[in-house]
Amino acid sequence: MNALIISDNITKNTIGFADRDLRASLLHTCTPFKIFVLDKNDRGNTNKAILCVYLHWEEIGEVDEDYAPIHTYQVCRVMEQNQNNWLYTNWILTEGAQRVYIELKFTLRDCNSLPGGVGTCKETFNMVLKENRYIKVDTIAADESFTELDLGDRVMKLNTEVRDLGPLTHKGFYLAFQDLGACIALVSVRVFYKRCPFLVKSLAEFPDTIPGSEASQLVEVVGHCVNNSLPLYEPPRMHCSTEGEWLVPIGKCVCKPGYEEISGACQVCKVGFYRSLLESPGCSKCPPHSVARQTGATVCTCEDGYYKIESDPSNMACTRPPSAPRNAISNVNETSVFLEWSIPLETGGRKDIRYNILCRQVLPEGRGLDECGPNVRFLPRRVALSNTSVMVADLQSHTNYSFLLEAVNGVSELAKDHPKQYVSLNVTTNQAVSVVRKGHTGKSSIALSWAEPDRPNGIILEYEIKYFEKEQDSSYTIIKSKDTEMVVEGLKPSSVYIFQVRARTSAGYGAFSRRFEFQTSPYLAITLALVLLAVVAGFLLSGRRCGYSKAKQDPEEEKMHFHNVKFPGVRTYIDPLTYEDPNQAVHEFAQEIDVSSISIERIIGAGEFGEVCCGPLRLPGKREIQVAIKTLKVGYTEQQRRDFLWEASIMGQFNHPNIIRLEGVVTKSKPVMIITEYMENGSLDTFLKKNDGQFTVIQLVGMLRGIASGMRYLSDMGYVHRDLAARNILVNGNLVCKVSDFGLSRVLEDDPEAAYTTRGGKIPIRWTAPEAIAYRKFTSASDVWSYGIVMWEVMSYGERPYWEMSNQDVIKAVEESYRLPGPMDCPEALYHLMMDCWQHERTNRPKFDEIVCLLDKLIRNPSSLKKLVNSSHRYEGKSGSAFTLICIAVLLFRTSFQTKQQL
Ligand code: ACK
Repeated sequence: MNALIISDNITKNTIGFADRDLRASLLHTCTPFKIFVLDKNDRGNTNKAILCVYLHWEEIGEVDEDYAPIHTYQVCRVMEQNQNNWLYTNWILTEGAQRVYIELKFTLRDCNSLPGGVGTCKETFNMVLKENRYIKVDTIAADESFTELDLGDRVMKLNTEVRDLGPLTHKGFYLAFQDLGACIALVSVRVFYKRCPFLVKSLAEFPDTIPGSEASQLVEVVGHCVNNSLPLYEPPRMHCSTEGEWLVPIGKCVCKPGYEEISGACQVCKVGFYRSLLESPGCSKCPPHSVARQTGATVCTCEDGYYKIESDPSNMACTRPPSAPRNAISNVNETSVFLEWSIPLETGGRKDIRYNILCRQVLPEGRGLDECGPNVRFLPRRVALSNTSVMVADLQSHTNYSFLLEAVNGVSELAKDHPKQYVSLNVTTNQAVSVVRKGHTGKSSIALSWAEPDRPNGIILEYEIKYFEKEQDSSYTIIKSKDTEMVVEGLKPSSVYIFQVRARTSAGYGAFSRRFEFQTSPYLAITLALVLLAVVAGFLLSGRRCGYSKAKQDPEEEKMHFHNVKFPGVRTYIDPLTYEDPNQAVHEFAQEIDVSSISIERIIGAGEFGEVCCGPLRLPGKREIQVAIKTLKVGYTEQQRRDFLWEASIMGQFNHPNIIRLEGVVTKSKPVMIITEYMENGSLDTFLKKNDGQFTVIQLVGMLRGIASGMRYLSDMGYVHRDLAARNILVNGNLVCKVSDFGLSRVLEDDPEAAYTTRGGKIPIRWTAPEAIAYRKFTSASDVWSYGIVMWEVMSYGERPYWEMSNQDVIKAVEESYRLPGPMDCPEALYHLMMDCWQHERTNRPKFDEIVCLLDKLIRNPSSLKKLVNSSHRYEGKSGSAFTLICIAVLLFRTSFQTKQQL
């Protein structure tokens, strides 16, 4: 107990005299005849709590029930009138306590048990306090009084009473017990006060503290931090309650840096260890390449040749600058150079590697090197590149350049003695003819035309046209032309030829253009036979839903892709805008579902119009299925309701395993809902990021095949998606990918990736074909471009296309023929397909049926995916119709087959 006993049991230790003051005060009130020193208190100080026995109180030695000797003060003058018998203590020091407790143990005789006249008998006595004057503390009664019988049986019937006194204002006080005619034996008087004892808590010492005088008062005590410790944030504090308990700790002390807490004290860190932060728990071993040579280290110092920057955490190893980049290669495209390299062998132990490019022009006739001027552009920039590639544009044609590639990291600046390590690349630019166009095609001739190179190095003297039959490149023919067009004759009918053109100036020949594939016309008989076959197949397999209008075809597309000819009867998408009443459109294509068939179980995301939830759908007579529920939040406008249901009017027209299936709509009750099949794995971009590197190439190609198949269906229906991106593809539990997010301009308004273009309207720049950005030419061919970006997203497991480049830089770079490099470990065949999707000339891009056809071929023949994209192929363009012919037969068959299935 946190109580300090001032005086304890009445014991007959020493006989002495009351101190002078007391005696003086007693002399005229009583004549003491016995004075006792009471117990020592528990701190060893003798406290002269002495009882002065006066007038009829007697000091009597007795034994208790167990025959142990006890010492009592007794008075028992119950038979006489007018009793007033006093028993005094001497001066009791409070030791600063403002509230003290008195515990009395006594026995008291039951007046009724006294024989004879008990007229004056009392069963109480008074306790009196004297500081500067007498104050009656209380009248003390017995809980249990004893009788004659108890005396005979030697039963003590001891009473214990505790009273507290306070607030006390003096250094000490007297106690007195006044008997007015009772029969009392006072067995013990204990005087004590409570205190909060000395305490060490959280490395802070709190001194022995005396509580306040008021009940429920808390005394705030500020602790003192133990050696080698400091207050953390604020000085530690505790509160001492009147009950002598420490309460409400606030703040704490922690060991100083260089020390750690062990068994409630701060011990110095050993050599080789350090502690830098007040918050860190203990001393830690110095991180690699650093040392602490003395005890009590607050930081470790770096070994020679190793460094640290301020922002490096103290537990990070000391690091050094990286070595030079490796495997640097260049790919010249006319006056642009694509530089690519691998990360350095030695990263210096840091992750913040950046690359700087130094560009120098080699002056003719050995006149040395000159820094490239400000006109040369670097995409995304020249210094502090985080990726291992850069596009350098606007170089001079037919000029030698020397590029120095340097890798730096956070400590490169500090490592002044560390020699800079570069890798150098020498490059010669050229200026080639960029596009070769096909004019009139005969069965043995093809008319070609091309544009003059932009910045030829001098006047163009002539052009060379190189051509050969496809896959027969061991022998080729070169013909010359002074003009930018010519008719190549003497070709075989119905054969594919490769053409390349280059210009000659007085400085010599430029580089050949990339390869262009063109086909000569078939003999009339073959043409007729094919057309007949197509028409017959179309008529034979035409469907019942021939009431739908035929999708409008780009005339160019029709001309270039024979297999894409639409057969009558292929179902076509109907723009809901053609309906005057949007509600009619919704109910034409979407089933109304009673809200009681749906239970919403949980929220899976947030859409533009409200929450997306999931739960079971139980339609009468059908098995229960899990569905996704898009809700329209309350307080919508009529326009928002129309826009929201717009998507359902579109989705409801589709029926394909790779298009998200609409189950129905709830429009008759609120909230309005769109119910679709549930896709367990959510959107493709998040799914890929979550599962980085987890799938086989075949699984990835399978996903891409699914998306392409869904897109083929949409383009066959004449529907242009405009916002095809991995975030708008959903993945189910079997990894089946389905195209989602339909609607016209609305889709783009919702897409956080969509940005306003200079021509107005929102466009997801990174996913959109240049012609759609430039003049809003959205076609299935622009969807193909987006599909190429989706391929790139998939093969790089959800990487952001063009990384952190700004939208403006992306537009510029794409216009300048920059294309995303092949993702890591991407099969070459897939990268070629991406590059085809990104042909600037939209008619050169493959069609979705060609894409599906190619992907099927790759899946059937997985060894074709073994060859991974290699840096030298990463930036090569390729003619769009490279695999057109391979697929023609298959496509004709598929178109017929699909049409038949739709019947
Ligand atoms: O990436 P997520 O999990 O997949 O988060 C978004 C969120 O709702 C907002 O669009 C998810 N989501 C949308 N439609 C479906 C669906 N049919 N099945 C499963 N999740 C869906 C999407």
